[in-house]
Amino acid sequence: MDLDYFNEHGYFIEENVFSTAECDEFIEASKKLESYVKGIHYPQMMPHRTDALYLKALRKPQVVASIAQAVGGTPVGLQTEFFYCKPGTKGFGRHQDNFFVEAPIGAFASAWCALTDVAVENGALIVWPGSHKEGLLPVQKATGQKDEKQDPNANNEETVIPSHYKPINVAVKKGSVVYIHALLVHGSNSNTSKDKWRQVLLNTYIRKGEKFRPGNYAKREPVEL
Ligand SMILES: O=C(O)CCC(=O)C(=O)O
Repeated sequence: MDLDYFNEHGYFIEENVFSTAECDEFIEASKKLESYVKGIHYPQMMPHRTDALYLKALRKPQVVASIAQAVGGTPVGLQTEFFYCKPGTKGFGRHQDNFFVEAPIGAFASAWCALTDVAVENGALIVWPGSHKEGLLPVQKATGQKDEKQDPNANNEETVIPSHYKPINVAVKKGSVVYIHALLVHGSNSNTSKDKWRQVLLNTYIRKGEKFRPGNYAKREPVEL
């Protein structure tokens, strides 16, 4: 992790963190999770609680080392979430993770792990570089339809961003990890592809011992790494 880049832009991409075999294994295992079995394909919250494979992913040494840099100390895991993002899934509205997590500034970061190639058409992340320096920004009620294939909190509110911040799409290769600062404004494109699912494993972390909001839906609990 290039910490200077992360601190300047609010995100950082590492390629080839997970091998093709690991990505494929995570995708295969996701077919046994409740959301897939039900046939709805909403993002499955906390798969590490039911399958040790995802716990191992949360503990991936390279990711933990980068997160330790990002949060400036020893991290614990807080959340895993498996995104299927099948064709037709609506994008995640623009938000700051700390709107949900309420961690002390600098103590929380996410690792968004691409398990397949991700381009704009199948749901690439959208980031507003530098926006993490604004602190927690106001939100407005989101308009538009909800999507049962998306996280129920994905499109309730959207962050109001000062207009000088410009969004960019973040296309990444399978096995890449995008590290996201707790205050970076980000969201994702809808999956408008015909047949390209966009499987992503989102792992989040906090510096050990710091306060956070467990959340009614996520029910976050610290996990030793
Ligand atoms: O993968 C996505 O669509 C966005 C997920 C995200 O930004 C989040 O859960 O904080």
